[in-house]
Amino acid sequence: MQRLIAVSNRVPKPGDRYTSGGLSVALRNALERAGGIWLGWSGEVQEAPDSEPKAQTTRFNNVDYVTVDLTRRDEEEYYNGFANRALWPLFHHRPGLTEFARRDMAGYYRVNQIFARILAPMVRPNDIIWVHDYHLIPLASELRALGVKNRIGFFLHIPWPAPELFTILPNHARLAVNLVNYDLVGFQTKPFMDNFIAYLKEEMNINAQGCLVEAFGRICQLGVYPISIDTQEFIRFAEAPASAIARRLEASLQGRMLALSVDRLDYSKGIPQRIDAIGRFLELYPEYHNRITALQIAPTTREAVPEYAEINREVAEAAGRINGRFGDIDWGPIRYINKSIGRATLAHLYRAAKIGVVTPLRDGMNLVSKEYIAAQDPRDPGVLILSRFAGAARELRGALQVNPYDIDGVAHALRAACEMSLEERIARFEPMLQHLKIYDVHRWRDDFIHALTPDHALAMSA
Ligand code: ADQ
Repeated sequence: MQRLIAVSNRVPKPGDRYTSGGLSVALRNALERAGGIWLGWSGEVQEAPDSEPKAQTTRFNNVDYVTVDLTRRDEEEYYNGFANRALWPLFHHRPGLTEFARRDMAGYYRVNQIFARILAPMVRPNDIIWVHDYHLIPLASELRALGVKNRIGFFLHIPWPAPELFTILPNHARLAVNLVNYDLVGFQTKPFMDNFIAYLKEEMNINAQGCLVEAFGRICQLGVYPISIDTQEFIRFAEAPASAIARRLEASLQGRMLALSVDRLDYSKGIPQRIDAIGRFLELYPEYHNRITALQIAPTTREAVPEYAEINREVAEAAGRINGRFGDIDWGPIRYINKSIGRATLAHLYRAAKIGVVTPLRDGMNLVSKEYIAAQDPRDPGVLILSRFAGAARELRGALQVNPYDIDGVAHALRAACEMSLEERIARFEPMLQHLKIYDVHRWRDDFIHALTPDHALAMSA
């Protein structure tokens, strides 16, 4: 029996089905079906800085959840440092925010070695290994160095940058070699994959044959696997009777139109620009004063990284400015909250919103845009305003696509959304929902696992 081993920076809690997102549920289903292991950081910091990191295993429904405590230094160098101060900003095309330190890079490789040392003895000959995201690019190389010969796949949840940006990293060549050490590398969109292929050609003189890269004595297959959501689950949530929070929201709107945005508080999500666009909309179209409420839900993340404290201040200031300028004693145009909301409630909030405003400056996929569509009432769907720089823009063609840097353009799109006829809303919505029903997170997972299984590999190279 072929087991599946998943590795990601963090591991969800074993029995916690209720609060988990679509990705964890989809992966967990696959792990439970075939039996397997899910390995990652526990999120805990171990007190003794010099002792060998300890792994803890919890077995639940046929799956071993293996979590590793890291030291304070590991957390600082690997997670806050190289992953989130170097790779995250650079891969989102923000070189100005990118801070590279050799110490952080060493910590990044050290933690990847720790994960490999813990995992290698657990691997059986027929297992396939699926590694997730930018924290773990070197993991296959570290496993290979320990003699692991299994098929290893990697999925990148965030964009792959243009070659001239990628080469800003002093260790770009090493990271590229690390990636080629996988048997299968999945990207969210074709342009991200093309960026990697262009880098290999320009910097390393390696020509990909279609999606196959033959280099350093290995064959690595590249592919495009746009991640998705559990569409049926979101439809079910949205159709269930509204929760108390959703009812409170409806009552507080007093008949005003709701424009909703939901993001992790991150500078890649374009939140200050979006708030400015709402201000511009109110400036250009005063007839909408007191007729619209924009709700921005953005729980804080990665607070140890200074840029994240900065973005919170920036968003709060922008919201205060717009409310001060356009608000009245009985109406403020913008509500800004840092809460995290349960998934069933989130579906109700999406359904209550006549407009979903999803305008990241650059985003691997963006699942909020897909969740918004799945949650709509098919008889009276809302309008999605979507950044052309989200991976999801390549699939959600019925959205009003905008350039998030163009404040006037987003303001015009808000007006078009407010004025759109029911007929046009339905015509835009229906094909997007049909698409999401077919291309859901289960399909995404199955496609990737299928390509990673050895039979498929043989067929590809035949
Ligand atoms: P993220 O940058 O986290 O993910 P996104 O795809 O939008 O971005 O996923 C966010 C998830 O968190 C969604 O499921 C959303 O519902 C949930 N969420 C956000 N705010 C919330 C809140 N206030 N309360 C509750 N839930 C909230 C990264 C990449 C993306 C890529 C995903 C998956 O940056 O581009 O789509 O991984 O690959």
